[in-house]
This record gives sequence, structure tokens and C-alpha cells, in this order.
Amino acid sequence: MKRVSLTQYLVEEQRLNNSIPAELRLLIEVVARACKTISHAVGKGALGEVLGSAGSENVQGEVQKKLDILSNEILLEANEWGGHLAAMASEEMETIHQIPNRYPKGEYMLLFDPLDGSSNIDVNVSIGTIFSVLKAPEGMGSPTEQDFMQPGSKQVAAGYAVYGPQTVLVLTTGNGVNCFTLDREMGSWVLTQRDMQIPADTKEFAINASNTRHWYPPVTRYVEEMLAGSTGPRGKDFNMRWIASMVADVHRILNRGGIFMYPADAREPDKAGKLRLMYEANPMSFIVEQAGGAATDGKQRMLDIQPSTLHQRVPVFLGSRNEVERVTQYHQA
Ligand code: P6P
Repeated sequence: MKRVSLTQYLVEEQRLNNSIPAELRLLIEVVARACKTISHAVGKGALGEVLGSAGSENVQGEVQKKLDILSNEILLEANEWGGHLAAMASEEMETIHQIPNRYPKGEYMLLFDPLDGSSNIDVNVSIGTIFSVLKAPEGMGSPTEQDFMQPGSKQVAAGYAVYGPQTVLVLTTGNGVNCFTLDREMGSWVLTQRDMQIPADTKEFAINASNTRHWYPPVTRYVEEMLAGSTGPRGKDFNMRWIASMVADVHRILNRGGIFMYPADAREPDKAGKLRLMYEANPMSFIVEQAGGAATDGKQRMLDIQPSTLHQRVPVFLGSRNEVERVTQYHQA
């Protein structure tokens, strides 16, 4: 296949669909460059003295790894000066990040989980970066958290990078999903998969089964029917995967189908699951829908949820459309 760079793809996409104005193209290229830098740091592992805990906690009360903080700083520094952003928000920061006054401001707002899957960093399992792009509200003054409270359907772009055996960048701007692989020798992103499509059916599910005794009935029913396999109501056998890096599980689903689930459960009845709406569930749901899949919180379309707080959590069911619809129906029963 003729090599197409990320820049060429974005320019041609703008020409064809007028969906990537110059400032959005700059934003995407800056984020992609930051992901290259993060990939390089991650790839050094122990040799880069970046493994292990930073000895601090993030806004979620989770222990921060050195690479969590480094990845966050890389994304902030890469995006501050470009003039394409009004503000940023990150899993690693309690409040939104204002663009320093010495730089011009733009019309986009960038949200990200700078390094998703941190528990896997020190054991050399794939991790990644997730990002979401919203437009700043018309006539917005100094950005506030409230300006970020837009449903996922308002996203103008979303993507993730996986730092694994290959480093890949998966991107949507609303006209399908494309995958770019990092050519480390040239330092460039090369288009390697066009218009990714998730099969509507699957034989593979992803959930942390150690929580089985805490699941609510709809999830218990759905998983038990799959475990019953060909002898049960589903009439076929299923396989299970759980990498504990959302980016890696979602990338597998984009490539061969599957359903990813992180439900709310009885461990903490007041907690709506573990994953965050604004910079994990929404960008991944935009990508999954653009690839023909579906994404809900068990009751409604993920991208229709009206957010109330920046770090709010949400139950997540996403992937092969027919399976997401089934488990969502079980929640209506
Ligand atoms: P558990 C990583 O910490 C993460 O946020 C997602 O990437 C992943 O799917 C999930 O949490 C793993 O959670 O409870 O299985 O460790």
C-alpha cells in the first residue's frame, strides 16, 4: 500500500470532507507528536528511570506513576503554545488547565487520559493515551469546567495511542476510524488501516471476572449465558480477554470484534463504575460508533449522556453492536 502519512491523510480529509480545519489539524498533529514522545519514554522502561510510583496521588485518589506525570506534562507542554486550544483537562489534574496568557487561545478544548493502564507500566504490558476534542462554546469568556460539560456527541475528534509491540494511533474526526503505525526509524505516523469496522457479532468478551460476586443481575445473566457456551441459551462458545488497559482491549475489539464491560457493581453502590466519562468512555464510544459498533452505560447511548462533573465515572458497555444491544436490553428487563 502506498505510504500515506498522518499529515497527508489530514490534508486530504480536509479537502474531501471539510472536516478538519487547519487548527484542528494542528491540534491532532501536536497530540500525535506528543504520543511519539510518550512512546519513546515508555519504551525506555527501567533504562529511562521512569518506572515506579511518583509517591503522589491523582484527583482520583490513585497512586500516580512517574510516567503518568511525565505523560501529562508532555501533553500540556506540546499543546500550550499552538494557539489552537482554549483549555485542557486531564485525568491527572483536578481542575481544568488554562492556556498561559503569553500564548494565544483557540476554539478547541482537549481532554485526555495521558497514560491509561498505569497498573501495567511496571510489568511491560501495553498502555496508552486517550484523547477527546470538543469545541469551545460560542462567546466563551475565560474557560470554566462548565464549558467542558458537553455530551460525547459534541466531540469533533477522538483518538487513542497504544504503546505496545507496535505504537499505533487510532483516530476519528467523524468520518470513520483510521489507524496509523509509528515508523520509529523515520519518526512518522503511517496510515496502516483505513475505515476500521467492528463486526456486529462476536465470540469474545472483556470484563474483570474477579468482581463476579459483586455484579448486578443484568451483567450476571449476560456473562453466565456466555459461560454456558454452546450448551446454553447462546448456543455458541465464547472466549474471554482482560488486559486491564482499556486502550489495548478496545484496540483488539476494533480489529476483531468483542464487547468491553466495566459495569457498576455492589463493591461501592454509590460509584458508577471505574471509568471516566469525559476522557475515557466518551472518546472510546465515539471511535466505536464510528467503526459501526455501539456504546452505552447499560441504560442509554454513551454519547447522549449530559455530563455534570469533569471526572464523573460511568458504567461502560461497548463494542460489537448486537452484544451491546443485548446486555443493554437485559438492563431494561
Ligand atoms: P481493573 C486502567 O487502570 C483502567 O482505567 C482501564 O484502562 C482498564 O480497563 C481498567 O482500569 C482496569 O480496571 O479493575 O481491572 O484493574
